[in-house]
This record gives sequence, C-alpha cells and structure tokens, in this order.
Amino acid sequence: AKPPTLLALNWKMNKTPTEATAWAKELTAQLQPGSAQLAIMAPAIDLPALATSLQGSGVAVGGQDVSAHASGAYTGEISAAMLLDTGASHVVIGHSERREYHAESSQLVAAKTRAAIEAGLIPIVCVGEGLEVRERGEHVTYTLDQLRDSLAGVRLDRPGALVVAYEPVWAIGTGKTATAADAEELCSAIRTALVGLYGPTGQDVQVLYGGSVKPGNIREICDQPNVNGALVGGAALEVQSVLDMASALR
Ligand code: G2H
Repeated sequence: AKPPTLLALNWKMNKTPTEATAWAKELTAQLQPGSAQLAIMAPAIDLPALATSLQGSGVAVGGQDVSAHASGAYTGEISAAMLLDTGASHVVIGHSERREYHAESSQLVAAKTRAAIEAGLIPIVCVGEGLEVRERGEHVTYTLDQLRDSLAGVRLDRPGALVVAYEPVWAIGTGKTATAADAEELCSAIRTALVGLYGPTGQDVQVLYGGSVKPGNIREICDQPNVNGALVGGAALEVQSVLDMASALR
C-alpha cells in the first residue's frame, strides 16, 4: 500500500505569530476532512501560537530548520527538543535555500537529521539538483548521492520516522514545475535508494515532490505511484489555495 499523502506547507520567512494564528483559524473554519495529512512548516517563533490554535484540528506543525546539537553554547540555534516542546512533529532539513544561502553541506544536513530523529521529530530531508546538473542529464546520480550523504549515519527503525522531499532547484519559486513524470522518476529512484539503505523499512517512507506545486497541478503529481505528497511554498500562503490543494487530493 502507498504511504499516506502528506501536504506540507513551507511558509518560509512569512507570517508573524499574530498572522499565523489568524490564518490557522481561517483554515480550520473551512477545512473539510480529507485524505491528505496537512502540516504547516512555519518560522519557529510562530510554532507555539500555531500549535495552540490548531489543537484538535488534525493539522500538524513543524519547523524549517533545527540545530545539529542537543543543547549548549550555540547562540541563535534552536534544538529539536525545543521544537518538539512547542507541539511540532516535523522539521524541514536541508532545504535548497539553506544549502545555498547558509552554506549547509549534506554532512551538516545528516547531523541535523540524526538530531531530529533522536529527539523524536520527523525530518523532511530535502534533496534535488540545480539547472546545470539537469541539463547535463546527471540529475538522478546527483540527487541520489546528495540523499546518501544527507542520510549518513541516520538510523531508521520505522518508515514514519523520516520523510524525503525531492525539490529540483530549478523548479523552486520559478513557476517551472517538473512534469509529473520528472517527479515520479526521481521519487521512484529515491525510494529504491531508501530500500538500499534501510531494507523493507525504506519502502514505506513518504517521498514528497516540491517546486511550484499549486492547486492546478498537485493532483497529477501526487497521483504518481512513488509520490506521497508535496512540499509547497508560494501556494501555501493563502488559505484558499491550501483549501483548493486539499480538496484536489480528496
Ligand atoms: C520549494 C517550494 C517549497 P515553491 O522551495 O519548499 O517552494 O512551491 O514556492 O516552489
């Protein structure tokens, strides 16, 4: 059986706690029960208020980054235990914007992923190639190498403890969406690699696609056999667009 579909909303650096609370109220007032799990990946400072306003709604919350360290002298960092304590269940790790603007290496991504799993947070580990790699036709090898490096030393005892998101960098915020076939090609290759790393446990890990997903294309993408949901940025900011995506998945 296919793992459950996850609609993960990556707000990036948008919405104050006050705005997030109002947004959550507006969403839960209109959200119909559906087949997709919903999770809001919000700025860390929004999480306490967001988790409180979403209590009982079934909508999960998560962070967008986490420290590789458990505690100590790491000024400005937020630990996995701190995120968990706000009510967060998930955390995005290694998004291409962090890899690019904060020079995060796959080695650091792996350390953060280990810290998240040890604390009981579910990491959404992001991988994906840039335009030049795609044009050279090396996107599969590149992405799988990045995946293995980003999961170095990561142990997995159940499929639900990890989520992987394939996000081709050339499709992020550009309006250029990979075709459903492009998404399936990589999500399928990622699943095979996960089985190579984790045996049968790897088979049921949720593998998401991200990059310019919107109400008009989410259904076709998530209908692919190896795509278990989407990580959505731009189209995740308006309540109506999220309602439309949720109902497209129903
Ligand atoms: C990729 C995605 C969300 P967008 O960054 O992670 O953003 O949907 O705006 O391309």
